[in-house]
Amino acid sequence: MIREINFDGIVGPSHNYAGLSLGNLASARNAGHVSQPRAAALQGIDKMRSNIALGLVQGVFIPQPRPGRAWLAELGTTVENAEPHLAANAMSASSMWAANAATISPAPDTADGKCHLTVANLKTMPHRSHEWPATLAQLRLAFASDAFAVHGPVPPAYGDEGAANHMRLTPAHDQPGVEVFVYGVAGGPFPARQHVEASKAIARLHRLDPERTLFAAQSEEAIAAGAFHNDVVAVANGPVLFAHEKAFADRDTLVGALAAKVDGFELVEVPDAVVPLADAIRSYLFNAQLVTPPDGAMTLVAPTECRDTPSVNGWIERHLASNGAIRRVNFVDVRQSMANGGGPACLRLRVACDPSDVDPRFLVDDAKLDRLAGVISQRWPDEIASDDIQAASLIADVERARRDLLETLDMPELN
Ligand code: SUG
Repeated sequence: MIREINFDGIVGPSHNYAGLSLGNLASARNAGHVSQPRAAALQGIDKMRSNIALGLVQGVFIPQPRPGRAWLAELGTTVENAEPHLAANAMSASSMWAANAATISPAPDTADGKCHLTVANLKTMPHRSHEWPATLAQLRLAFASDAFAVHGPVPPAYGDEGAANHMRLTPAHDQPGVEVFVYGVAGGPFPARQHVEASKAIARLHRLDPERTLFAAQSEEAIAAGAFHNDVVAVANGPVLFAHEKAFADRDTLVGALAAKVDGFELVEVPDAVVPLADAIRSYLFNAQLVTPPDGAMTLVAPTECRDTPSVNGWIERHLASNGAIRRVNFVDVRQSMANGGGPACLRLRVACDPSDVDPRFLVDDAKLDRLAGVISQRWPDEIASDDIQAASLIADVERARRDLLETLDMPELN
């Protein structure tokens, strides 16, 4: 049976605040702050636990080898000798944001009846551009069954940032969906990270029905306000699109096409006059996980920052009282990730498939999360200050922490 599985990136032991992502306001605001990798990873584990308690199927992705020694070698250097900015790019734990790992087209949408996955090239940001080889290795392991087709990255001429710029609307997971690819053209002072040619290539490679595939541009205003990915201002679940009024360049055309193509389509739109773009981006209201648990009550798994932002909290309370599409809101504390611009939705990759087709080592229950929390508590650094990023002792700790995690999960292939 097809179910939606949320694969969360486990926050890696090198999690730090290096201010690497131009256009990501939280990353810039927190540049140089001391990070707390252990607390960050445990916050992620707690989010997974609360989603399991809702009755959702939960998976994990493993932190990448850091420092990225292979990437530094391609640049003719080593972590010991690299200039500080290169070392920071090699030490980033950014693969935690699994929404950027790949784009997924579930089997009911594709001509060959396979679930297609294309690893994202993430070429716009140096620290993210070297994620894809390790991500691809992991996808090939987790989704090795014939039920899947795993693709390499689209050529780097065209930036692709994965599922963060992709939405699927469908009356039910096992029915054909309408896939929406959202791309950027311009972003004021900031780069547009998703190129339309990458989106179109993925739609072709995934053998999608052109009648059920839409392409929509992000609004320049949204990117310039800090929506470096579409999932900062919009999220879809089932037949529902939850979006800020200013998310798209041509909102009317997109909404009209969805209304025509998706049975039971429902738009939950938040006007700028009620929640200004700046509040939406600071609180990450739309970077929530919008999910349908087995009890059928559509649930928004939102960061605690939403509760602390008066305009956003007010909107949530009124929506719940009005019996709107969203029936429940669960607040989760992922502050360590939020401080680098990654909310609950950034931390997960959704794959709708039969869970029995996935390598079971990538699926987790409470008992396995207990074991993961044990390794994290024992091995993840308590704090990382930006000056320490090249310290030999930190590097040894980070590499050992990952080795112990792989041993706990019995994944020697990823060593
Ligand atoms: O790519 N932050 C990530 C956040 C990714 C959020 N993902 C989604 N919206 N789906 C990024 O900008 C900051 C790293 C630093 O500055 O140290 C960073 O990479």
